[in-house]
Amino acid sequence: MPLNITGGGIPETHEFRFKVSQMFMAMGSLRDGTNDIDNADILGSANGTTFAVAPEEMRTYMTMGSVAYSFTDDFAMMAMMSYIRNEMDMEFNGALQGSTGTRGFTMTSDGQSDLTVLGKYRFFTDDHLAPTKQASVLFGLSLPTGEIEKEFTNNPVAGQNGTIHPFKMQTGSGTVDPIIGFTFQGSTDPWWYGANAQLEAHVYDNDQGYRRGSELRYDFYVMHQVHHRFVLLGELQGWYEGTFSREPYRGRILGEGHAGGNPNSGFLSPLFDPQNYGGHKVAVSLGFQFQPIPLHILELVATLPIHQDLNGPQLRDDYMLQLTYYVEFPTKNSRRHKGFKPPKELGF
Ligand SMILES: [Cu+2]
Repeated sequence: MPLNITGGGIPETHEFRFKVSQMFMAMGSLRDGTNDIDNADILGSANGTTFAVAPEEMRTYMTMGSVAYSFTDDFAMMAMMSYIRNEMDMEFNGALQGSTGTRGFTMTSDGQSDLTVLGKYRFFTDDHLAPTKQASVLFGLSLPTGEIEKEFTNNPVAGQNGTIHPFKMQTGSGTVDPIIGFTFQGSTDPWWYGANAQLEAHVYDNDQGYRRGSELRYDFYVMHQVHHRFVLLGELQGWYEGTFSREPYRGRILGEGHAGGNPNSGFLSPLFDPQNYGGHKVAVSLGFQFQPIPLHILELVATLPIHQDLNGPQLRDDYMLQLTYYVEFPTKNSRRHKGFKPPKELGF
Protein backbone atom coordinates (compact mmCIF):
# COMPACT_ATOMS: atom_id res chain seq x y z
CA MET A 1 0.00 0.00 0.00
CA PRO A 2 1.35 3.50 -0.71
CA LEU A 3 3.02 4.88 2.41
CA ASN A 4 1.46 8.33 1.97
CA ILE A 5 -1.95 6.88 2.88
CA THR A 6 -2.90 6.93 6.56
CA GLY A 7 -2.67 3.36 7.77
CA GLY A 8 -0.39 2.42 4.87
CA GLY A 9 2.65 0.34 5.76
CA ILE A 10 1.55 -2.18 8.36
CA PRO A 11 4.43 -4.16 9.84
CA GLU A 12 4.57 -7.94 10.04
CA THR A 13 3.12 -9.49 13.18
CA HIS A 14 5.21 -8.70 16.30
CA GLU A 15 7.26 -6.15 14.38
CA PHE A 16 7.66 -2.40 14.78
CA ARG A 17 7.91 0.02 11.96
CA PHE A 18 8.97 3.64 11.86
CA LYS A 19 7.96 5.99 9.12
CA VAL A 20 9.45 9.44 8.56
CA SER A 21 8.08 11.63 5.85
CA GLN A 22 8.80 15.07 4.45
CA MET A 23 5.98 16.74 2.56
CA PHE A 24 6.01 19.94 0.57
CA MET A 25 2.79 21.46 -0.72
CA ALA A 26 2.42 24.54 -2.91
CA MET A 27 -0.94 26.33 -3.11
CA GLY A 28 -2.26 29.19 -5.26
CA SER A 29 -3.80 31.00 -7.01
CA LEU A 30 -7.15 31.97 -5.52
CA ARG A 31 -10.20 30.04 -6.62
CA ASP A 32 -13.95 30.30 -6.05
CA GLY A 33 -15.96 27.24 -7.04
CA THR A 34 -14.14 25.83 -10.06
CA ASN A 35 -12.89 29.21 -11.36
CA ASP A 36 -9.48 30.71 -10.65
CA ILE A 37 -9.75 34.35 -9.66
CA ASP A 38 -7.32 37.21 -9.67
CA ASN A 39 -6.22 38.98 -6.47
CA ALA A 40 -7.19 42.28 -8.13
CA ASP A 41 -10.82 41.06 -8.23
CA ILE A 42 -11.11 40.90 -4.44
CA LEU A 43 -8.70 43.62 -3.26
CA GLY A 44 -10.32 46.87 -2.17
CA SER A 45 -11.79 48.24 1.02
CA ALA A 46 -12.75 45.69 3.70
CA ASN A 47 -16.47 46.09 3.02
CA GLY A 48 -17.59 42.46 3.08
CA THR A 49 -17.26 42.01 -0.71
CA THR A 50 -13.66 43.08 -1.20
CA PHE A 51 -10.76 42.75 1.24
CA ALA A 52 -7.79 44.83 2.38
CA VAL A 53 -5.45 41.84 2.08
CA ALA A 54 -5.52 38.76 -0.18
CA PRO A 55 -3.42 35.59 -0.15
CA GLU A 56 -1.38 34.88 -3.29
CA GLU A 57 0.48 31.65 -2.62
CA MET A 58 1.09 29.28 0.24
CA ARG A 59 3.87 26.81 0.96
CA THR A 60 3.50 24.12 3.61
CA TYR A 61 6.39 21.99 4.87
CA MET A 62 5.38 19.05 7.00
CA THR A 63 7.75 16.59 8.67
CA MET A 64 5.80 13.54 9.83
CA GLY A 65 6.88 10.80 12.18
CA SER A 66 4.91 7.63 12.75
CA VAL A 67 5.39 4.42 14.70
CA ALA A 68 3.34 1.23 14.40
CA TYR A 69 3.31 -2.19 15.99
CA SER A 70 1.40 -5.31 14.96
CA PHE A 71 0.04 -7.22 17.95
CA THR A 72 -1.45 -10.05 15.90
CA ASP A 73 -1.86 -10.94 12.22
CA ASP A 74 -5.04 -8.88 12.26
CA PHE A 75 -4.47 -5.99 14.65
CA ALA A 76 -1.97 -3.16 14.56
CA MET A 77 -1.76 0.20 16.29
CA MET A 78 -0.03 3.35 15.12
CA ALA A 79 0.64 6.88 16.33
CA MET A 80 1.67 9.81 14.17
CA MET A 81 2.57 13.44 14.61
CA SER A 82 3.99 16.22 12.46
CA TYR A 83 5.92 19.42 12.62
CA ILE A 84 4.34 21.96 10.28
CA ARG A 85 5.62 25.20 8.81
CA ASN A 86 3.22 27.42 6.84
CA GLU A 87 4.24 30.38 4.69
CA MET A 88 1.56 32.45 2.99
CA ASP A 89 2.35 35.38 0.70
CA MET A 90 -0.14 38.19 1.27
CA GLU A 91 -0.86 41.15 -1.03
CA PHE A 92 -2.15 44.50 0.30
CA ASN A 93 -4.74 46.78 -1.26
CA GLY A 94 -3.60 50.19 -2.55
CA ALA A 95 -4.24 52.02 0.73
CA LEU A 96 -2.17 49.55 2.80
CA GLN A 97 0.58 49.49 0.17
CA GLY A 98 0.70 53.28 0.59
CA SER A 99 0.72 53.32 4.38
CA THR A 100 3.21 50.45 4.84
CA GLY A 101 5.40 51.22 1.81
CA THR A 102 5.39 47.54 0.81
CA ARG A 103 3.38 45.34 -1.58
CA GLY A 104 2.57 42.80 1.11
CA PHE A 105 4.30 40.32 3.39
CA THR A 106 4.74 36.61 4.06
CA MET A 107 2.63 35.36 6.95
CA THR A 108 4.30 32.42 8.72
CA SER A 109 3.42 29.95 11.45
CA ASP A 110 4.98 26.74 12.64
CA GLY A 111 4.56 24.14 15.33
CA GLN A 112 3.51 20.63 16.16
CA SER A 113 0.35 19.10 14.71
CA ASP A 114 -2.38 17.17 16.46
CA LEU A 115 -1.39 13.64 17.52
CA THR A 116 -3.22 10.83 15.73
CA VAL A 117 -3.60 7.41 17.34
CA LEU A 118 -5.15 4.69 15.19
CA GLY A 119 -5.95 1.00 15.34
CA LYS A 120 -6.21 -1.13 12.21
CA TYR A 121 -8.22 -4.32 12.42
CA ARG A 122 -8.28 -6.80 9.53
CA PHE A 123 -11.73 -8.40 9.52
CA PHE A 124 -11.38 -10.32 6.26
CA THR A 125 -8.54 -12.13 4.54
CA ASP A 126 -8.46 -15.03 2.10
CA ASP A 127 -5.10 -16.32 3.45
CA HIS A 128 -3.31 -15.28 6.63
CA LEU A 129 0.27 -15.56 5.38
CA ALA A 130 -0.07 -14.59 1.73
CA PRO A 131 -3.42 -12.83 1.35
CA THR A 132 -4.53 -11.80 -2.12
CA LYS A 133 -7.58 -10.00 -0.76
CA GLN A 134 -8.03 -8.40 2.63
CA ALA A 135 -10.22 -5.77 4.21
CA SER A 136 -9.67 -3.75 7.38
CA VAL A 137 -11.25 -1.04 9.47
CA LEU A 138 -9.30 1.90 10.88
CA PHE A 139 -10.46 3.67 14.02
CA GLY A 140 -8.91 6.17 16.35
CA LEU A 141 -8.62 9.72 17.54
CA SER A 142 -6.86 12.92 16.64
CA LEU A 143 -5.78 14.55 19.92
CA PRO A 144 -5.41 18.35 20.24
CA THR A 145 -1.64 18.68 20.67
CA GLY A 146 -1.48 21.38 17.98
CA GLU A 147 -2.31 25.05 18.51
CA ILE A 148 -5.37 27.16 17.70
CA GLU A 149 -4.11 30.57 18.84
CA LYS A 150 -1.12 31.23 16.58
CA GLU A 151 -0.73 34.99 16.09
CA PHE A 152 0.72 37.47 13.62
CA THR A 153 4.34 38.37 14.40
CA ASN A 154 5.66 40.10 11.26
CA ASN A 155 2.67 41.99 9.88
CA PRO A 156 3.76 45.44 8.60
CA VAL A 157 0.27 46.85 9.27
CA ALA A 158 0.07 48.76 12.57
CA GLY A 159 -1.85 46.98 15.33
CA GLN A 160 -2.03 43.57 13.62
CA ASN A 161 0.83 41.79 15.40
CA GLY A 162 -0.48 39.80 18.35
CA THR A 163 -3.89 39.23 16.70
CA ILE A 164 -5.00 35.70 15.85
CA HIS A 165 -3.91 33.99 12.61
CA PRO A 166 -6.56 32.74 10.19
CA PHE A 167 -7.87 29.15 10.52
CA LYS A 168 -5.45 27.14 8.37
CA MET A 169 -2.38 28.88 9.79
CA GLN A 170 -3.24 27.12 13.07
CA THR A 171 -1.51 23.78 13.56
CA GLY A 172 -4.36 21.98 15.33
CA SER A 173 -8.13 21.61 15.47
CA GLY A 174 -8.43 22.21 19.22
CA THR A 175 -10.74 19.21 19.65
CA VAL A 176 -10.58 15.44 20.13
CA ASP A 177 -11.65 14.17 16.72
CA PRO A 178 -12.87 10.64 15.98
CA ILE A 179 -11.46 8.93 12.88
CA ILE A 180 -12.97 5.94 11.15
CA GLY A 181 -11.80 4.32 7.97
CA PHE A 182 -12.11 1.34 5.68
CA THR A 183 -9.36 -0.32 3.63
CA PHE A 184 -9.46 -2.94 0.92
CA GLN A 185 -6.18 -4.42 -0.38
CA GLY A 186 -5.79 -6.87 -3.23
CA SER A 187 -2.92 -8.39 -5.18
CA THR A 188 -2.19 -10.51 -8.23
CA ASP A 189 1.58 -10.66 -8.46
CA PRO A 190 3.22 -8.36 -9.66
CA TRP A 191 0.27 -5.99 -9.09
CA TRP A 192 -1.20 -4.57 -5.90
CA TYR A 193 -4.33 -2.48 -5.76
CA GLY A 194 -6.71 -1.13 -3.17
CA ALA A 195 -9.23 1.39 -2.00
CA ASN A 196 -9.41 3.43 1.19
CA ALA A 197 -11.97 5.75 2.73
CA GLN A 198 -11.47 7.73 5.91
CA LEU A 199 -13.67 10.15 7.83
CA GLU A 200 -12.33 12.58 10.40
CA ALA A 201 -15.28 14.15 12.18
CA HIS A 202 -15.23 17.27 14.35
CA VAL A 203 -18.06 16.84 16.77
CA TYR A 204 -17.85 19.69 19.27
CA ASP A 205 -16.47 23.23 19.58
CA ASN A 206 -12.93 24.02 20.70
CA ASP A 207 -11.89 26.67 23.28
CA GLN A 208 -12.36 29.39 20.66
CA GLY A 209 -15.96 28.26 20.14
CA TYR A 210 -15.72 26.73 16.66
CA ARG A 211 -15.04 23.41 15.02
CA ARG A 212 -13.42 22.42 11.75
CA GLY A 213 -15.49 20.97 8.94
CA SER A 214 -15.52 17.18 8.87
CA GLU A 215 -13.19 15.65 6.34
CA LEU A 216 -13.78 12.62 4.13
CA ARG A 217 -10.85 11.23 2.13
CA TYR A 218 -10.91 8.45 -0.42
CA ASP A 219 -8.14 6.83 -2.38
CA PHE A 220 -7.72 4.21 -5.09
CA TYR A 221 -4.25 2.92 -5.88
CA VAL A 222 -2.40 0.53 -8.15
CA MET A 223 1.18 -0.60 -7.59
CA HIS A 224 3.28 -2.56 -10.05
CA GLN A 225 6.46 -4.36 -9.09
CA VAL A 226 8.90 -3.84 -11.95
CA HIS A 227 12.01 -5.20 -10.19
CA HIS A 228 12.46 -7.06 -6.90
CA ARG A 229 13.49 -3.75 -5.27
CA PHE A 230 11.36 -1.33 -7.23
CA VAL A 231 7.61 -0.67 -7.31
CA LEU A 232 5.77 1.98 -9.35
CA LEU A 233 2.55 3.39 -7.93
CA GLY A 234 -0.38 5.50 -9.04
CA GLU A 235 -3.21 6.91 -6.95
CA LEU A 236 -6.47 8.72 -7.45
CA GLN A 237 -7.32 10.66 -4.29
CA GLY A 238 -10.23 12.81 -3.24
CA TRP A 239 -11.14 15.00 -0.29
CA TYR A 240 -14.45 16.43 0.85
CA GLU A 241 -14.17 18.99 3.60
CA GLY A 242 -16.82 21.17 5.20
CA THR A 243 -16.58 24.84 6.19
CA PHE A 244 -15.50 25.94 9.67
CA SER A 245 -18.54 26.27 11.95
CA ARG A 246 -17.95 29.91 12.91
CA GLU A 247 -15.28 32.46 13.78
CA PRO A 248 -12.99 32.04 16.79
CA TYR A 249 -13.94 34.03 19.88
CA ARG A 250 -11.06 36.41 19.18
CA GLY A 251 -12.65 37.34 15.82
CA ARG A 252 -16.36 37.03 16.57
CA ILE A 253 -16.27 38.94 19.87
CA LEU A 254 -12.90 40.72 20.04
CA GLY A 255 -12.93 41.81 16.38
CA GLU A 256 -9.50 40.45 15.43
CA GLY A 257 -9.28 39.96 11.64
CA HIS A 258 -11.97 42.60 11.06
CA ALA A 259 -11.59 46.15 9.72
CA GLY A 260 -10.91 48.54 12.60
CA GLY A 261 -10.93 45.66 15.10
CA ASN A 262 -14.75 45.80 15.04
CA PRO A 263 -16.49 42.40 14.84
CA ASN A 264 -19.37 44.00 12.90
CA SER A 265 -17.06 45.31 10.15
CA GLY A 266 -15.86 43.34 7.12
CA PHE A 267 -13.07 40.75 7.20
CA LEU A 268 -9.58 42.07 6.48
CA SER A 269 -8.90 39.04 4.26
CA PRO A 270 -11.03 36.15 2.99
CA LEU A 271 -8.97 33.85 5.25
CA PHE A 272 -10.89 35.05 8.33
CA ASP A 273 -14.30 34.01 6.97
CA PRO A 274 -15.18 30.49 8.21
CA GLN A 275 -17.20 29.95 5.01
CA ASN A 276 -14.12 30.22 2.76
CA TYR A 277 -12.88 26.71 3.57
CA GLY A 278 -13.51 23.23 2.31
CA GLY A 279 -14.95 21.86 -0.88
CA HIS A 280 -14.13 18.86 -3.04
CA LYS A 281 -10.68 18.11 -4.43
CA VAL A 282 -9.51 15.27 -6.65
CA ALA A 283 -5.84 14.62 -7.38
CA VAL A 284 -3.63 12.11 -9.15
CA SER A 285 -0.38 10.87 -7.58
CA LEU A 286 2.51 9.08 -9.25
CA GLY A 287 5.51 7.67 -7.46
CA PHE A 288 7.73 4.75 -6.64
CA GLN A 289 8.96 2.62 -3.76
CA PHE A 290 12.55 1.47 -3.65
CA GLN A 291 14.05 -1.07 -1.27
CA PRO A 292 17.72 -0.15 -0.74
CA ILE A 293 18.26 -2.94 1.81
CA PRO A 294 15.84 -5.49 3.30
CA LEU A 295 13.28 -4.01 5.77
CA HIS A 296 13.89 -0.49 4.45
CA ILE A 297 11.69 1.30 1.90
CA LEU A 298 12.05 4.72 0.33
CA GLU A 299 8.98 6.22 -1.35
CA LEU A 300 8.66 9.35 -3.46
CA VAL A 301 5.24 10.57 -4.60
CA ALA A 302 4.20 13.63 -6.61
CA THR A 303 0.56 14.79 -6.49
CA LEU A 304 -1.23 17.01 -9.01
CA PRO A 305 -4.84 18.21 -8.66
CA ILE A 306 -7.28 17.41 -11.48
CA HIS A 307 -10.50 18.85 -10.02
CA GLN A 308 -11.11 21.45 -7.30
CA ASP A 309 -14.52 22.82 -6.42
CA LEU A 310 -13.85 25.11 -3.47
CA ASN A 311 -15.89 27.20 -1.05
CA GLY A 312 -14.16 30.43 -1.86
CA PRO A 313 -12.39 32.56 -2.40
CA GLN A 314 -9.55 30.39 -1.06
CA LEU A 315 -6.15 29.17 -2.31
CA ARG A 316 -6.32 26.08 -4.50
CA ASP A 317 -3.79 23.25 -4.42
CA ASP A 318 -0.96 23.54 -6.92
CA TYR A 319 1.23 20.46 -6.36
CA MET A 320 2.60 18.28 -3.58
CA LEU A 321 5.75 16.20 -3.13
CA GLN A 322 6.24 13.62 -0.40
CA LEU A 323 9.35 11.63 0.46
CA THR A 324 8.93 8.80 2.97
CA TYR A 325 11.40 6.45 4.62
CA TYR A 326 10.08 3.29 6.21
CA VAL A 327 11.96 0.79 8.39
CA GLU A 328 10.73 -2.43 9.97
CA PHE A 329 12.20 -3.88 13.15
CA PRO A 330 11.48 -7.55 13.83
CA THR A 331 11.23 -8.49 17.53
CA LYS A 332 12.26 -11.91 18.76
CA ASN A 333 8.63 -13.04 18.46
CA SER A 334 8.27 -12.23 14.77
CA ARG A 335 8.26 -14.91 12.08
CA ARG A 336 11.25 -13.33 10.39
CA HIS A 337 13.29 -13.57 13.59
CA LYS A 338 12.42 -17.26 13.76
CA GLY A 339 13.88 -17.72 10.29
CA PHE A 340 10.61 -17.76 8.37
CA LYS A 341 10.68 -15.42 5.38
CA PRO A 342 7.21 -14.02 4.66
CA PRO A 343 6.33 -14.57 0.98
CA LYS A 344 6.30 -10.90 0.02
CA GLU A 345 8.87 -8.19 -0.36
CA LEU A 346 7.26 -4.89 -1.26
CA GLY A 347 3.82 -3.56 -1.81
CA PHE A 348 2.21 -4.84 1.39
CU1 LIG B 1 -16.27 17.95 -7.03
